[in-house]
Amino acid sequence: MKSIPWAAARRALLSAAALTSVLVLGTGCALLKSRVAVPQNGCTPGPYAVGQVDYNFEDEFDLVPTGGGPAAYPNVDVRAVVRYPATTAGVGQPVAGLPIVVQFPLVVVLHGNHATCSNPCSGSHSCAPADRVPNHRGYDYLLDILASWGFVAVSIDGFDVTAAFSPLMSDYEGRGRLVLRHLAKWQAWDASPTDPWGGLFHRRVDMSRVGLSGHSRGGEGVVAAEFINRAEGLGFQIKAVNAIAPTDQDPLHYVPQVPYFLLIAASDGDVSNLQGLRTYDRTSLAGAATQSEKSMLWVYGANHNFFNTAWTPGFGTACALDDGTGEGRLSASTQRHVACQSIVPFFRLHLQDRRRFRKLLRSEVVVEGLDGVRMYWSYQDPTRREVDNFDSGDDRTTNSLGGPVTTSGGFTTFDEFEFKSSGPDLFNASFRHFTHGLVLGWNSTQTYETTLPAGQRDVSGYRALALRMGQILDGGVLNRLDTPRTFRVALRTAGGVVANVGFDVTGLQSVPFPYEYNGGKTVLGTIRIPLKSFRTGGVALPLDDIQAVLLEFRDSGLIAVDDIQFTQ
Ligand SMILES: [Ca+2]
Ligand SMILES: [Ca+2]
Ligand SMILES: [Ca+2]
Repeated sequence: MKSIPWAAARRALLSAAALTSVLVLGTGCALLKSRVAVPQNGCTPGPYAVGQVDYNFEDEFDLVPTGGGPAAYPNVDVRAVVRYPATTAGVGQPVAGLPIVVQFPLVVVLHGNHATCSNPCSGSHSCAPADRVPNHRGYDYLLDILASWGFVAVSIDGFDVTAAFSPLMSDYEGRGRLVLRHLAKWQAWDASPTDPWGGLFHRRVDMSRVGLSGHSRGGEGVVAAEFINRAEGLGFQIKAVNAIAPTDQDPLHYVPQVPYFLLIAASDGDVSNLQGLRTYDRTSLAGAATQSEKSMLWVYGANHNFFNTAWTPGFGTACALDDGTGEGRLSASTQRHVACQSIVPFFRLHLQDRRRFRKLLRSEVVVEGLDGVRMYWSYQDPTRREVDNFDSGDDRTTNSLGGPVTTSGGFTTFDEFEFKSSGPDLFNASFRHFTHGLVLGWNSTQTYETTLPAGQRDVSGYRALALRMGQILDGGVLNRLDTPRTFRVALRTAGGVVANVGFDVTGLQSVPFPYEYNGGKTVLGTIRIPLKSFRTGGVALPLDDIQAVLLEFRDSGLIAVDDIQFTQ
């Protein structure tokens, strides 16, 4: 039985409505407003009491390279803390839901690299258990909320693969295989009453809905787990993967083929080169056989460590430190709020079918309780028509549909570049993405136009026009700091009818300004414009014969553009 009584959860989740608005220019500068019910507070405890247990199988297995040979990581412990929906709060309480049999989705969390021993702080693997740094306990805040909303939430202690670098197996493969070992435990405990608590979880875990979340090296590790599971046909039903400030170092460059959410921190002083950005760019590319939703939240002032309380000073754990760098820093509690406000909705969307949370990922609602935190979403739907992803060659005059690209002729920059951190054809050193895109610079009113060829012009089956954009850090020459400006996006029909939608760049759906600290980073965010917003003379623009997408700029600016799409 897989049905879950979410009605109570839904009732508890309803909260204040938010107001979103976009400034519509065009004829008469009307202001369009739409009220949106806001179900976005993922940090509010849900309807379930939270039970807790731990498990610890010391030295249970060796991580051996494919094909055999000596252990890459010997005597690996299978140890975790578990929070789950319970009849009553406390240790070992019955799982909630009886007498109606309910199975709860499983979310497994894996921490990243850190000191393993606290006295002194080191990466030793020989200290007494009492001196081990409780790296896996740093996500209790997240497990508690997840459990209260009906998830069995598990945080793995990766002690034996932490600060242990084997020449025989990559750190990330080791972490991925450790995650899979835990999933095998849960598969068995659900299937038969063999768990250490007398069958507490027998038939109570929905192993058809598994989510993974990993932080730092754990973020690359959980993506590796999803990859290995698929590549080796292990059969675990991993349905959603989240990475928090992840590394991206394994030469295999794992790419998830399930919904992926990347949470990435602008003030990260540990993975300060933001290499994890590349994982978003590589996922669900045009032409990939499997297309999944992907989303990303780029958060100013967030550091690497505050997502884990065991790594945060003030929680009584040794070896904690604030790695953050740059201005506008978030407090540790605000940063955890960002995490639960985004990660919990992500798993509720994909493991509990709570589709309203998609509005959050699409930046159609503001995040509750985080006023003043500057953060930008990226989102890509599997269903789309890619007008231009700029990924086929380096020709600025043609888009991905084969249509011509033209401009008004006066852009100071109009060219395609690699948005990477190194290699040929970079615009400047502020990019950390892994894709090819467009740079436009201007100091007078200019228009960029990309054309849909005949046969591609019926977009009436789509709901939105999406673009990824980022303002480029240039020392204030074209992009002056903290200077709001507007640009307009227009559609033109084959019959010549034009409708514009303009955006205030300080608004909800806005273009990220680069985080000028921590080395200065240009990061793209997604702008999604509902197609029904394109109106002319009070009438919605007909969408069955759209000939061109136009970007219209005034004053001055320097902007990176990628992924112009008609989409769901
Ligand atoms: Ca061990
Ligand atoms: Ca091109
Ligand atoms: Ca691209």
